[in-house]
Amino acid sequence: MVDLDERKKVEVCFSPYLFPLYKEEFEIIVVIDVLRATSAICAAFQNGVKELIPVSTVEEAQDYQKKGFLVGAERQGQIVEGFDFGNSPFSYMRPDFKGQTIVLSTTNGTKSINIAKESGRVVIGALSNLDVLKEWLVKQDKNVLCLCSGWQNKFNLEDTICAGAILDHMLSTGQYRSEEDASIAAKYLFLSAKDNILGYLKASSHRRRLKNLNLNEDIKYCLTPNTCPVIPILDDDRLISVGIDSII
Ligand code: 3SL
Repeated sequence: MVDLDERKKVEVCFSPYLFPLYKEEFEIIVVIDVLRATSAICAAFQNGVKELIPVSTVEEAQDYQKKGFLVGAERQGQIVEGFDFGNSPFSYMRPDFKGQTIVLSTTNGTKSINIAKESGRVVIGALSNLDVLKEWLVKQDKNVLCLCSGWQNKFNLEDTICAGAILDHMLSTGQYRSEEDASIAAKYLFLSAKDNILGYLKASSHRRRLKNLNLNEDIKYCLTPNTCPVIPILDDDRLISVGIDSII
């Protein structure tokens, strides 16, 4: 039996705004933005993209564009003028993206990645890579924080449910402990949503926002678990995918 105090921690932070309250304590930070940034990133790697550089601002994205990179940018759910693609997972399923380096800037997700990177190893979490990510995290045996990107620093349901799923699994191994009420709340949200995540989120704010933009297919894709068995990890300024063979 592992001694209580020796177990590693897993906690949930509801929004980037709250991140300064947690950041000193965690070696791995799972950045989650289910609708849609981290789902799009997983889709990119699943479809053979070599690297993805997440940038916080549209200005940085434009700088990369001037240097000839393939660059996507999204704000308020829409493709930013002057860019060819944004944040839809389907944008990354193009054969010509295979083996390429892509640059991406989004409203919340890529900002969260850049906030988290100063404090620990950043790994990308979504419902689409849930099972492989959970297994990989357990194997690391490190203190893990699930950082929900939310919407403009506010709490959202879909990221919290995904964080709750990760936390629930890690706690079930007996190797990890959790102390914060936010983590307990995330776990219980996941437990009440898990049998029908799409239905549970029907009235959620971001689902409504994307529905109003006719992005129903994106919503369905992003809320379907385990379509992308990839683990994107930040290496310096870019995300790369850890080989699937080294995961399980
Ligand atoms: O905030 C983000 O990073 C995006 O995922 C938002 S949206 O889904 O493209 O609206």
